[in-house]
Amino acid sequence: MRHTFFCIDGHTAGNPVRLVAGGLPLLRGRTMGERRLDFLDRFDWIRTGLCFEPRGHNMMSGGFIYPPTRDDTDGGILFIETSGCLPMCGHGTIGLVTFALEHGLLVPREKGRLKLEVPAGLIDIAYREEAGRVISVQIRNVPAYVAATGVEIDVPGLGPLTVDVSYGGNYYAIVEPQGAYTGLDDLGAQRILEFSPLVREAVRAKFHPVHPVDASINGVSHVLWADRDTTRDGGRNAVFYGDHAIDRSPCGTGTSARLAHLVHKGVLKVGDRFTHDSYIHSRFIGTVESAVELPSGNGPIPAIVPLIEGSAVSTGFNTIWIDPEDVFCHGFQV
Ligand code: PYC
Repeated sequence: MRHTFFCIDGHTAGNPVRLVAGGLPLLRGRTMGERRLDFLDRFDWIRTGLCFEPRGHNMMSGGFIYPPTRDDTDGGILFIETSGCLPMCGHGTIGLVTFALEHGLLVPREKGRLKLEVPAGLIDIAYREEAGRVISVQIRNVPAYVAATGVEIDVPGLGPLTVDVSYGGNYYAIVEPQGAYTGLDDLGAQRILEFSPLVREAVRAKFHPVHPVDASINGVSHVLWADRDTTRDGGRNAVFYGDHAIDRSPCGTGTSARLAHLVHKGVLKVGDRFTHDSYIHSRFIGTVESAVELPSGNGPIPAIVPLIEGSAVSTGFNTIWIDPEDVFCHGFQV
C-alpha cells in the first residue's frame, strides 16, 4: 500500500524545509524527546524516503508539527533531515513555523508568540506578519554552551587544527582560520565537503560531549567553519551536516553554538547582536539574550540563551507517496 504525505515545501535563507502536514505517524512518548526515539525506532523509513534521493537530496530537511504534549505549549516539532532526527534545527523551525502559521496549521494562543517543544527542550517564538505572510521568526533557543576547547586534530590533506566544541541544540566542532585553513572562499565548497567528515571523525575520536541535562543528546554531529574577518558585529560561516551537505542558511543551532563560543572567547557579551551570514551570503541575526547556568554533576556550566532571527518562503505544495513496490521507496544516498 502506498503511503501518501502532503507537504509544504520551501526554504529558510536558501536551505530546504519540507513541512509534512499530512500523513505523519502517531507517536508514543510523553515528550518530544521520547517521541523522537519512537520515530527513529519505528518510522525512520519516512525520514529516509522523504529526505534522501530520489524524493529529496543531500540538503533536504524538514519536520512534523504535533499537538502539544503539555498544557503550556502550542505544539511540538519533530525534525527530519538526511543525518537523522536532530534534537533541534533552527532553519527548520523558522520554515516550519512560517508555513504552519500561513496555512493555519498552528494556532497561537497569543498573537505573535508561540511556545514549542522540540526534542532538545522548550523554545519560544516571536514572529511578525504582514498581509497574511510571516515576514520574520525569532527563536529563543535552548541554552548554548562551550563543551570543550583546544581539541587538537590532524586532518589528512589539510594538516593540524585546534578546534573547539560548542552546543546550540546540536554539538558543533568549530574551526576558525588557522594553519592551512585561511578562510571559506580559499577552501571552497568541494574541499569543505571533503574535509568536514575527516574533521568530525577526528574530533569524535578525541571527545564525546554528552548534554548535562539530557544524555540522549550527545556526540559531535556538525562542523562549523568560521570565515576570517569575524568581528563582534558579525561573521560568515559554512556548516557541514549529514554526509554531503553545506547548510545554505547560516544555521540556527550553529549560530547559537557560535554565539556561546564568541561569548566564551570574550568577543561577545550579553545584549550583543551578531549578524551571521551563510556560505551563500544569506543572513540570520543572533543575539546573546542572557547568561544562564546548566546544572551538571561537576557543578554548574556557564551557558547563554541565544535569540536567532530569520525568515522563510514557501515554494509550493508537494504530495509525495512512498510505494513499497518502488525499489528506492526508502531512498538512497551516493
Ligand atoms: O539551522 O539548526 C539549523 C540546522 C541544522 C542543520 C541544518 N540546519
